Amino acid sequence: MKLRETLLGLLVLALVLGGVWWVRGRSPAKKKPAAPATAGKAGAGAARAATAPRIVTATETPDVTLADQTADAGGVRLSLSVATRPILAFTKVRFRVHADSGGVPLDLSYAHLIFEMAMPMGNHNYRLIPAAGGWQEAEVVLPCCQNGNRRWYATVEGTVGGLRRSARFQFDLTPPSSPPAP
Ligand SMILES: [Cu+2]
Repeated sequence: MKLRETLLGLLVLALVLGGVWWVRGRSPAKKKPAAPATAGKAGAGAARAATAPRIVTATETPDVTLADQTADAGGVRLSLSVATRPILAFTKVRFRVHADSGGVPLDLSYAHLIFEMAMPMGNHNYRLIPAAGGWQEAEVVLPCCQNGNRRWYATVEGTVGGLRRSARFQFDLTPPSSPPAP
């Protein structure tokens, strides 16, 4: 067992070193010269646009424990709605997602809802299906964390106009036997 681990370690090391050598070999010898100081705002903006991230992600983490929320993903407003509260563990809960820009509904393609905790809790990836009023929904059943942690994260993912958008929400999951909140 010890020998196997050592061999495996050496193999991993060899792969890493090989990867570094390969990347170095491919990199251009000379670094690109820095942008001239005379470049104005327009030039900087163009450079930023050229290297724009392919995934536009909202920066805040709105909490849907008590109320539905929206998040801004690069000008696209993603809404997350929960049909029943409190959000119960081991119970079918309907989550709905909607995309719009300034109140104008947008077509959110390849829409998914991914549920995670800080610790690994298995795969909870739901494909959203079209629902009434331009919403998309999923019937979700989440397990309760054994260590008492209730905080879950729900990431809405989809494509609007060919660009991937995502927004992360959070909420507290209520264990099934928990007394109702005051
Ligand atoms: Cu857990």
